[in-house]
Amino acid sequence: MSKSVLLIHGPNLNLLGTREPEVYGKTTLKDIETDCTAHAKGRDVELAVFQSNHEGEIIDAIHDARGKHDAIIINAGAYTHTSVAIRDAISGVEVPVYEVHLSNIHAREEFRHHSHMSAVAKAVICGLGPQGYIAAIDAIAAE
Ligand code: CA2
Repeated sequence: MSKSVLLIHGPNLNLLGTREPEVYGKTTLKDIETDCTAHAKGRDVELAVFQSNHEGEIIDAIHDARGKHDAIIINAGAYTHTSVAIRDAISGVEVPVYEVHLSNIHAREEFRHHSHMSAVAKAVICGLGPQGYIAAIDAIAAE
């Protein structure tokens, strides 16, 4: 049976490919979404994509995933390091969450080393660039 996955992108990720290419590469968010959607289709996974710069909207999207999606892939951007509320939302829904970061957050500034959500995520992938989302899709498809 096909699986349904919600891919959530957090704040500023809509700017991908337009600034800081040395950190985040030249791939745009649209490119990532197109590639992930095509890859997911090949794995019998239906992908819904959502981006928001607002913490509350991300929390609402996590709540709405309950009973609707089999898994969530999330790059919460800077909220990763600040948001107890997003962590609580993840804890509150019985949907497995795959945390993805484009960069290796552990090789960057100290304030990026801690993630509030890693302890409640099913898996954490970081440092693989856009390939990290593909790895998460493959892992979910193989579950
Ligand atoms: O490496 C990641 O994927 C991050 O989640 C990206 C966040 C950052 O705050 C995390 O520490 C690590 C930032 C996303 C902002 O992306 C931009 C892209 C282009 C220009 C400006 C920001």
